[in-house]
Amino acid sequence: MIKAKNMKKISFFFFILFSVPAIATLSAQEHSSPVLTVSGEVTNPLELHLADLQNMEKDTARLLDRSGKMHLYKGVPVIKILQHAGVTLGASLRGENLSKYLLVTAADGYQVLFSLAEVDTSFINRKIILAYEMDGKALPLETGPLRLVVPAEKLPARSCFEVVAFYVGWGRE
Ligand SMILES: Nc1nc2c(c(=O)[nH]1)N[C@H]1C(S)=C(S)[C@@H](COP(=O)(O)O)O[C@H]1N2
Ligand SMILES: [Mo]
Repeated sequence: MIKAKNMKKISFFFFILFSVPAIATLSAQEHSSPVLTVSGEVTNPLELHLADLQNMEKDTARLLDRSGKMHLYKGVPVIKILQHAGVTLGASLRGENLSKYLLVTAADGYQVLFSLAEVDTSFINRKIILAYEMDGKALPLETGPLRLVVPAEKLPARSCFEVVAFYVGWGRE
């Protein structure tokens, strides 16, 4: 028989064993810096953590690497992130809004540019995703945690690694 006194010790031990890592995980999430900021011509600027992106709508896209090898990526459709930020898309993407653009910035300073019409699925027929997984695993440290995957281009040059920011600009003077 386990004595009541020992029972208390045992339950305290299990309390510590399970609650400390849980609390540590929670605070790591709260205090960690966001992985993606979305700013510029948006009604709702965003600072997203990896978990926020993983909880959004998912899609997959295939992309050949420089050596001709095919990879399967999983992530969030870029259009969903822009919709969440309140960007003029769909029926609102007309007239003067057609000179708006998405500037994507990476941690190494690399930048790539798209007109909004190029990423809006009411204009184009391909799915551009912000990937957090390649071939079933988190992206490698050097290229992660986020990579833009732009299918249906002759080169993977706009498929920007280590994405940190989306900026929506407006081309008018
Ligand atoms: N952040 C970042 N992304 C980048 C680059 C870069 O220099 N920095 N190079 C681009 C170029 S020119 C190519 S060809 C592809 C290579 O992707 P791969 O390793 O899947 O072949 O990454 C693109 N993404
Ligand atoms: Mo390239």
